[in-house]
Amino acid sequence: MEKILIIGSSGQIGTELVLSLRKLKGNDQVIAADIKPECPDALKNGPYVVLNALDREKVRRFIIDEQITQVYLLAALLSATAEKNPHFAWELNMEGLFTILELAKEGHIQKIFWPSSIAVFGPTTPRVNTPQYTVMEPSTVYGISKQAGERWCEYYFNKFGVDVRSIRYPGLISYTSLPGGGTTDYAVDIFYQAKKGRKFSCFLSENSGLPMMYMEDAIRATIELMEAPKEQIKVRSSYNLSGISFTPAELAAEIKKHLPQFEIEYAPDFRQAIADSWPQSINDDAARMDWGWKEKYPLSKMVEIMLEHVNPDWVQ
Ligand code: AKB
Repeated sequence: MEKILIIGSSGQIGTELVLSLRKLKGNDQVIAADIKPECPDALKNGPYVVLNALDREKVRRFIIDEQITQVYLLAALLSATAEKNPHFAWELNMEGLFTILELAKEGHIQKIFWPSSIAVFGPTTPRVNTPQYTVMEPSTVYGISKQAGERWCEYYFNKFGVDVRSIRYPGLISYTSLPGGGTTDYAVDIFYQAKKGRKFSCFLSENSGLPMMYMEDAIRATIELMEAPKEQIKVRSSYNLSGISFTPAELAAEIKKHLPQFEIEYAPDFRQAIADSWPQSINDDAARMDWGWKEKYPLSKMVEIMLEHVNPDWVQ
């Protein structure tokens, strides 16, 4: 019987992943875990436990005692926040991973999902249609931690047979919870301001193209990867995954089709340098070939859904 633990369940990916996995596996089989003392309303349909990913002993005890078979380890600091707190970002992004990899090596966990990011690429990487295997010299704290994490995942697979699977997520766009601390967050914030009827001040310049994806595609990809037979998983560092790539100007133009009075201005800040070091578009042939990945949501559909569903009262 599968018993799944999702650490970092209150974040942008966690919330939707818990709900989708509960639909698939049953509410009681999927335990949401987060450092937040209160279970978020959205996750009250199943078990919730307060866990700090850095509390190695408590995490170990819980996983062993509860006979957890799969762990999705989502707790992390994202790119913009990590630049402000480099040492803590390194500690959080790496320590939790070691705890889980070791538990799997000891035979307590059968399968791990660990998220990587397009941040593993850097300024020397080819920026258009970035290949699965290419130059990787990340220049951000977040990117360095994700790159190191990928190396450790592959190492634990090669040396100890740990079944760890990973995706290099692009910027993720969703309306069920707010993102926090990422460079791609503008592409979510914009919808709240547009719906409030306000002019949006974008922290990236108008032509900063970045790889993005609608959350439903990202969740489906994650579950498809985790459900695929072991022999099909040929990449044990992390898979490139592509959805839609656009610039702030292109996104604004698509929003204007629905809200013609919408206005945007550009005020690039420190996040511009982060965006400039990342790819503009991603080649995901390996994911397509190995486990049949295919995205469903183009830019037009994503914008339509976001404008319909975001709750403008959530932001100031
Ligand atoms: C961020 O902007 O930091 C994240 C990411 C691309 O990993 N959304």
